[in-house]
Amino acid sequence: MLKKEITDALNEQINKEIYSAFLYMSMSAYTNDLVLKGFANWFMVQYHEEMYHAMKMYEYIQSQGESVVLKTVDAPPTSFDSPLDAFEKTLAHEQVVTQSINDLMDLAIQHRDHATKIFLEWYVTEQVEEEDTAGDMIAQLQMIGDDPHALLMMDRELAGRAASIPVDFSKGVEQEGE
Ligand code: OFO
Repeated sequence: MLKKEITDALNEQINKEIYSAFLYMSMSAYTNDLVLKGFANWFMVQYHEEMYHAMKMYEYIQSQGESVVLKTVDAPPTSFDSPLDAFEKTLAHEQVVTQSINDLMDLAIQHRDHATKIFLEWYVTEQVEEEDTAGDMIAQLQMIGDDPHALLMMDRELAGRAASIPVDFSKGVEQEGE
C-alpha cells in the first residue's frame, strides 16, 4: 500500500517516462529523414529504454496494490536543427527528468516510505548514466563539427546499439536486463 500522494506522483512519473519515449521516437524519425540510420537506431533503442522505465513503475504501483492511472501524453517536438541539437535537447530533457526523480525520492523520504525509496534508487543511478551518455554524444558531435565523413562513421557506430532491456512487456518487466 502506498500513500495517495506517492501513488499520484508515481503515476505522473509514468507519464513523463512515456513522454521521454515519444521524444526519442520523434528524434529517431528526424534522424531517419536525414538518412542517418544509425542515429535513428540509437534513438529508437532509447525509446524502448524509456518505455521500460515507465513499465517498471507501472508494475511497482500494481505490486503495492494501487492503481495505474494513465494520462494524456504531450506531443514531442518534431523538428530539430541538427543531430547535435537533438542531443542537446536530450541532455536538457534528462536533467528535467533527474529533478523529477529527485523530487519523488524526497517525497518517499518525507513519508518514510522505505520500499519506494529503495525502488527509486534504481532510477537515481539510471539518470546519472542517461545524462553522461547524452553529454558524450554532444562532445563527439562537437568534435565532428561539419565533417560529413566523421558523422557517417559515428552513424555506423550507433547502428550497432541494441536494446539491453526487455521490449515485450506481456510477461512483465522483471526479466533479464536493467
Ligand atoms: Fe527515463 O530516463 Fe530518460 O527520461
